[in-house]
Amino acid sequence: MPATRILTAVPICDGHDSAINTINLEFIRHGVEVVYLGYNRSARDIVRAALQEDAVAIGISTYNGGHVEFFEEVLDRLNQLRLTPMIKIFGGGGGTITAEEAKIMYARGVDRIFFAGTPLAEMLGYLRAQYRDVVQQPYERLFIGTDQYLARELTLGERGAPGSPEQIPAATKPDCKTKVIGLTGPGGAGKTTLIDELVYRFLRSRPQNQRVAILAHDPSMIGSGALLGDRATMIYSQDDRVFMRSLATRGQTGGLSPSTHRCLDILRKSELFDVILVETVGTGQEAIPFGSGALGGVDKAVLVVPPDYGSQLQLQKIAMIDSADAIVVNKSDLPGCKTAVAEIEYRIRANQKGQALLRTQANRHRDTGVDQLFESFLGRE
Ligand code: B12
Repeated sequence: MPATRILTAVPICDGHDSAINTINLEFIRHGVEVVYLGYNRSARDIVRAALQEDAVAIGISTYNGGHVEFFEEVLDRLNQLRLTPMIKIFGGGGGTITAEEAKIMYARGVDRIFFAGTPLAEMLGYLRAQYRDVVQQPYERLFIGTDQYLARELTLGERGAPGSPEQIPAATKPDCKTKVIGLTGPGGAGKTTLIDELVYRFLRSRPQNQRVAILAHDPSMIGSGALLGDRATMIYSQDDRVFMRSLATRGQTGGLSPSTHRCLDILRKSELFDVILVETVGTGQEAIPFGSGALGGVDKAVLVVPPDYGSQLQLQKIAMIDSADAIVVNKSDLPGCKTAVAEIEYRIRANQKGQALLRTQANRHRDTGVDQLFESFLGRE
């Protein structure tokens, strides 16, 4: 049974996210993959994300008023993109949505509004009954070249469905112009923010007809749910030149998902992207997620570490230090950065592989270290 994927969000000018955080957790605990877009999100951003993530339903949690109009705008946008009735819409907002308003919303196409006092089990039961068995078929060839078509191909690829490309290492083909950069490192190193800043530089410096794709991983066990939350942090993923897809690891250790290579292959073959950025889950000392070089499906592999990786002895154990093309010490404003850079420099010197060593502070704009990383790997077309 394929995992049910939904997308949840809180509308624009609304910061009430505690309800949706609780509901997300309940869904995840019961096997649902939840792509969480965060709060203060426009109807456009929500629909765009649901399309790219190929979610079967959108769950909206709203408290600050304007819900009748907001849900209507989401529905209008889904209609315009011919995504109704495939993508369903449901939600709640405690006592701020009245029964009369809910009736109007139902008449316009909203599936279900949950009022204050509804037990979590009832919402879960509804989701399972309504959305779990939705069968997502390939789109007609008419849609080829659209993000919608690509999103469905990725869904089928993730399921390993007949007709989708075999699981093959997506080694760089000589004629393939798409550059694939893999970023890995321990949880909390700042990979997501760093990727967001790289995407910003891509959008600013590359020609308008060039696009970038992001394949972002989050952890999950076999058969369990997952919180796919990288979209909430990646601000520039809302740009139309960016295609982002979140993948759960579905029990695979080492940073990637069992279908990463297949999905990467689909993204490459779509010929829609000049650059693909792959973000692993937070990895441990033993992980070498991209194998070595092109064999692992990426052109360049970047290891991102925070300055506080522990002692020099801990550093010796990080396997990826030997295979990365670049090592980035992020959060360079933290104490210990100078020592970390010196220790890593010493460590990689013996490798004699010409590995780059950079220090970045991705949580500020215009960081020169991020500029350098971008120029090194993505600066030239
Ligand atoms: C907690 C809370 C806050 C917290 C928010 C913390 C956070 N990070 O979320 C804080 C204190 C920060 C806050 C701030 C504000 N709040 Co406030 N807040 C609330 C409060 C007390 C509870 C909302 C809540 O989380 N409920 C818990 C959820 C789990 O239960 P529920 O609401 O009953 O929802 C049920 C279902 O609807 C369903 N559900 C909900 N969402 C979804 C989504 C999906 C997909 C599904 C399936 C189901 C579902 O789940 C629940 C199951 O029983 C409500 C009052 C109230 N009692 O509802 C006011 C309330 C929502 N806040 C209000 C206001 C005005 C504000 C502020 C503007 C106040 C101010 N002047 O600063 C700010 C705005 C903040 C912002 N940036 O948007 C008003 C809104 C009034 C309106 N719309 O007309 C309310 C109604 C209080 C009031 N009576 O005046 N708030």
